[in-house]
Amino acid sequence: MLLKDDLVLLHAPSVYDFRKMLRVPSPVADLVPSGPVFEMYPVGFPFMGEYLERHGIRTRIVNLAVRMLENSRFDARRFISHLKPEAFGIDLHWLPHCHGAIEIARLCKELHPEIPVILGGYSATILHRELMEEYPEIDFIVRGDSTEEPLRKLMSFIISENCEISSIPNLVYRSRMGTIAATGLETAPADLSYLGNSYVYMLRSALRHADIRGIRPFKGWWSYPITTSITCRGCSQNCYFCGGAASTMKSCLGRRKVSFRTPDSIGRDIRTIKNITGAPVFIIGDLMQGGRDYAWAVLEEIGKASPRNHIVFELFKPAPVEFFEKIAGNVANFDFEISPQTHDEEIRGQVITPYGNRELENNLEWCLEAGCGKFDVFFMIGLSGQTAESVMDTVDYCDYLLEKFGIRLNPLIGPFAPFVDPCSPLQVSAGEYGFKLLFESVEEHRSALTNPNWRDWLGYETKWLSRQGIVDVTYEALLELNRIKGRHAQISPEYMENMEAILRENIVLLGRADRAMEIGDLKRRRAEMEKVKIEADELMDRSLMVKEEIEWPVSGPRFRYFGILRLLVSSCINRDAAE
Ligand code: B12
Ligand code: SF4
Repeated sequence: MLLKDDLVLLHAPSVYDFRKMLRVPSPVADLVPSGPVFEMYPVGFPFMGEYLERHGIRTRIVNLAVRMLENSRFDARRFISHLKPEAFGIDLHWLPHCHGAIEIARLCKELHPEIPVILGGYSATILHRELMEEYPEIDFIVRGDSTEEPLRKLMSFIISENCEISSIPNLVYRSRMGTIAATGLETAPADLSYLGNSYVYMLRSALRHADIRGIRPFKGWWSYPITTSITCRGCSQNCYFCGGAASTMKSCLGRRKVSFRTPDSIGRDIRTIKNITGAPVFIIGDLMQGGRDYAWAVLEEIGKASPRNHIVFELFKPAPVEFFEKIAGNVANFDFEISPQTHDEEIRGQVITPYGNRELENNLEWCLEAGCGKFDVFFMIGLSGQTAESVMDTVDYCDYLLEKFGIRLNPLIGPFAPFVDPCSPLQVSAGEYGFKLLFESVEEHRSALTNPNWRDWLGYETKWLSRQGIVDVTYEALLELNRIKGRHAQISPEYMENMEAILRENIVLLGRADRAMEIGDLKRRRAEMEKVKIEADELMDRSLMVKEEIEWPVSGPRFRYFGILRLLVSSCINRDAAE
């Protein structure tokens, strides 16, 4: 018989239940591995799970979003009704989950009124007061970006009431009088060495619950099991749109300084991952943030692990030539990404740490010469000062980059969507940047997400582009970039034609959804929306299949079953020895 779980961590889809609604496909998640229901759970989940288990609290992760996406008959209500943990944990990390996360909290409360519901993540942290005031189904919010220890304390309080609730840091709760109380946001450790091996935890958890489906990070992960290794918590940069920027972390998330994981623990991640899979590993966080010595030490540790997997690095700003040489000396297969956001240096200077196109291009050249497999360059639509013409000039710049560097250079473009991150510099000073924010309350954000057309999800417009303007120029840019990539033979003619057809159908369906919504007669409106929904769902399935442009090659087998078995056995031996 399975032992009862103490904590079940649930990841909700962005909107619950998206399967019953008309939602025309959108490009809001085109540049991340998940789809528009944002089915990926926070990387923090396995870290929390590992830490709690190490302290005797049995923790299970269930990705409800993936289960709902891949099986139209998966019944979340029924599934939750069978769970009987001591507490439910739900992430409201990304604000676009405000609909789904709260609905799932409601469902947990309705089915199990006696089981506490805990929320956490960046958005829950920032919006804690409003959430506790407006949504009685939430019992606790654990604030901050490093909740492992506060959550452990809360769980032992829930299980055995062995401490005063007011002694648990980072906590928001209801007092006996029903008022909302918050303890200090004081846990944001500089030393991250308490974080354990989250991959081994995931393997063991999947085995224990006989549930490998529930822990998958996104739909399609079986065929492309990309993993990550996180290098830090916090960020040194202040990109104006980012809800994880240095100023946001300081003012709203309790983190005054970036904390780095040790080179050794990143090396351990790589050694573990290479035993599990041949798929790429994305290194989260620019290594140069920690300075040259840190970056070099991490690269040497990765070198010692000698993975054949593609290791993907990100740059927050251009790096010196030695950085690429050092990588080439340590990593057999490496790839890169950078986000200059626009070709226009003046606009860029407002949005991110300023640098010129010449510095950017020098980096591209050095890196590709050093042997980089693919260099993704990301551009964004919806920035201050950006007109439709400026967006199309960025697309021309992509053409120029492809001409100059060849097809290992992979330009990508997408809209800034759906919301302005809470507590980001942009949200704090929207007017100064020429932005008008359209939603204030959580409820307004929730309601926006239930619209069929992604234009109506957008939480802003700018002095230069209306919401419809952003949608129109996004498709124009995507169509043109697709043709440019086809012309440079970066994508095959079939892929290009398929993508063009998908984008064109998408535009037509958005128009049809708008017209359906305008039909006065309710019965006719519903019937028309139902028709559009059938086509929209079919298009969504086809669109989710084309993520090739943001993928890196898998070196060797997708899963190394022998390696997985070995890891499981050695983790059991180590645990028994520790016990
Ligand atoms: C890496 C990253 C990604 C990775 C995914 C990583 C992942 N699976 O978590 C990728 C590139 C895929 C990604 C995608 C997106 N991201 Co992102 N991402 C980041 C980034 C750069 C780092 C995140 C990080 O370091 N986390 C630290 C890890 C260790 O902790 P954690 O996962 O946050 O979990 C801890 C706490 O948050 C908390 N916690 C989380 N959940 C819960 C639940 C409970 C119950 C409790 C108690 C605690 C808790 O405890 C955890 C452990 O201590 C941040 C920016 C930043 N500087 O933070 C943006 C950021 C988080 N992303 C953001 C956004 C908007 C997105 C997208 C919506 C963008 C888009 N439109 O596509 C998507 C959503 C994808 C999805 N869910 O499917 C915003 C969120 C703003 C907001 N408040 O809504 C941020 C802040 C900045 C940004 N704009 O990029 N992202
Ligand atoms: S978008 Fe900018 S501020 Fe945010 S995590 Fe990335 S580099 Fe840091």
